[in-house]
Amino acid sequence: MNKFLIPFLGSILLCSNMMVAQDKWSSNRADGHAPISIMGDHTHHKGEFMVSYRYMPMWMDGLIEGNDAIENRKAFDNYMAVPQDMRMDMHMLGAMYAVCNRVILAGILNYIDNDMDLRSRMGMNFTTESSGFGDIAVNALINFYDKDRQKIHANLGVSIPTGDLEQSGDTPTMQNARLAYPMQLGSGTLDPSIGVTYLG
Ligand SMILES: [Cu+2]
Repeated sequence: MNKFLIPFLGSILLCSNMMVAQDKWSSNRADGHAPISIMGDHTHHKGEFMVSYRYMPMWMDGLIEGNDAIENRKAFDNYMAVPQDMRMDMHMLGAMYAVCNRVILAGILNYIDNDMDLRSRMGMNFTTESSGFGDIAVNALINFYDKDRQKIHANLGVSIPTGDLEQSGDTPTMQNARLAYPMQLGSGTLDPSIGVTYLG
């Protein structure tokens, strides 16, 4: 009798352990992670360390005023030079480290490469460029709920304005002119961010 009882009890124990394991949120499934552009979607177990590299190219063109597309002609009423298109390449270096199961630190540093084609009011086409390291974002992810295969963590962070704001280049009207805001590498301000992430 005992011969059968022991494996039987053993399998019940295993199953109950599995039930406990299944109680917790797991990112092991194929859909367990958010799309790559979403930062801070997951946390780590104590002592785990992760480094990441993400690359994001972006193309922009066209002019709008409010919600309406406008022609160059209209923009020249107010501006000496008007952007025609812009390309931005962002290289994002990230690191995560779990201090304990509850608190995970994450940092992101961007390297940015910008190119902007412009046209002057006199009809001259020219290009401006800027590149360098952008702002540094430091985040803490704090786990506070993990039950019934649902998990909630808080995202508390701050973006530190380390990116250069003095990027300059030559334009038809001025040598070494300070470039427009979208060509600068940082926001220039200390930006806090607060979020809550729910996984289920
Ligand atoms: Cu990670």
